[in-house]
Amino acid sequence: MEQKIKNIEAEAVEQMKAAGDLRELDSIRVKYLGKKGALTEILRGMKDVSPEDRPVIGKLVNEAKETIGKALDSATERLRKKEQEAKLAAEHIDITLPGRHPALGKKHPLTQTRNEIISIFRGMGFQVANGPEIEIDYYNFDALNMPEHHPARDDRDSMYITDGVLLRTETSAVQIRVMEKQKPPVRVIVPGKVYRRDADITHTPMFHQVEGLMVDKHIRFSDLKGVLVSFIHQMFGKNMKYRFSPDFFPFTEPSAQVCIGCKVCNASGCSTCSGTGWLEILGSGSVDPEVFKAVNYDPEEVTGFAFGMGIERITMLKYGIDDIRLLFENDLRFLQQF
Ligand code: 2U9
Repeated sequence: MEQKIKNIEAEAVEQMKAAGDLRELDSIRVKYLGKKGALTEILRGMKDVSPEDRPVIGKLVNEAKETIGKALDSATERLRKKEQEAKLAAEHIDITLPGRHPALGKKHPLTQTRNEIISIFRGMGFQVANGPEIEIDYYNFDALNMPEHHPARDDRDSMYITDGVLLRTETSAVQIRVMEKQKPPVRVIVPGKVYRRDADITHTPMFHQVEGLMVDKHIRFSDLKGVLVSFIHQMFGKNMKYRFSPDFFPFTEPSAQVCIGCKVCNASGCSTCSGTGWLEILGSGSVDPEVFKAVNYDPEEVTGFAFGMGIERITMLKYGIDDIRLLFENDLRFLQQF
């Protein structure tokens, strides 16, 4: 019996020293010190030991328990340390590594162009006005000198919601609303979405415009020219060539189309500019007296000019984009170039 206890003790101590982790150590503890463990078994068998041997065996079992307990404590400490070290090594952070930069977003090219246009006209004293995208016939057409059977109304390819209510085909209705509320002088630009039934590589059913309007006493065609030439120089560079040529719009008279030199062929004529060397960037003109009458301005007292441009078109010309749909597909490989 004494030898058996000594063997158990030696075996337990040896196994605890060899244990590789805390889990293994715990199962060794159960094996020797647990309720059904080897030492407990011996204590349970004490009833079969002769009364005179009992104290001796009891003492030996207690000593073995103590020795095994000490071995358990030191093995526990050794394995805890080992686990801690492994954990620290695994979670080691190299604080000298440079941080990871989150990908930076940027403004859509159309937003960039719009902001640039707004900032140029703000610099010339224009205020920004906004208005509804769903309009009534009156503001979208009638007040702009396009009464019911005017042929220009057919050109517009409008999208009607109900009778007399449509998605605006130009932002001009906003200028009408501004003039209804405000006496001259007026100096506004109106950026915004407009809608026309149209779709090809240079047209989408929704596109963006910036329109402008200036009204005061003694506004002349040369004021229009001065403002727009300043815009061209700021937007496309001081050396950009430009050309004003006659055009027609129902809401302006006289009207002028404004072109800049084609930078693809250096104004010598190519497919982009249809061989002309010129690219149209905007339309403009002196506000038609009929428009002033609609908002109760006296055409004998005030004059003004107006202009309109497509933000998509300006963006495409500025960056040499040949398909308008690229601006709406949100392909990051395209957008990241701006
Ligand atoms: C009022 C009076 C007149 C705005 C104008 C144009 C000429 C013009 C087009 C450019 C390309 C529209 O985006 S586009 O298709 N616009 O050519 N727009 S004059 O004239 C106005 C506006 C408001 C009260």
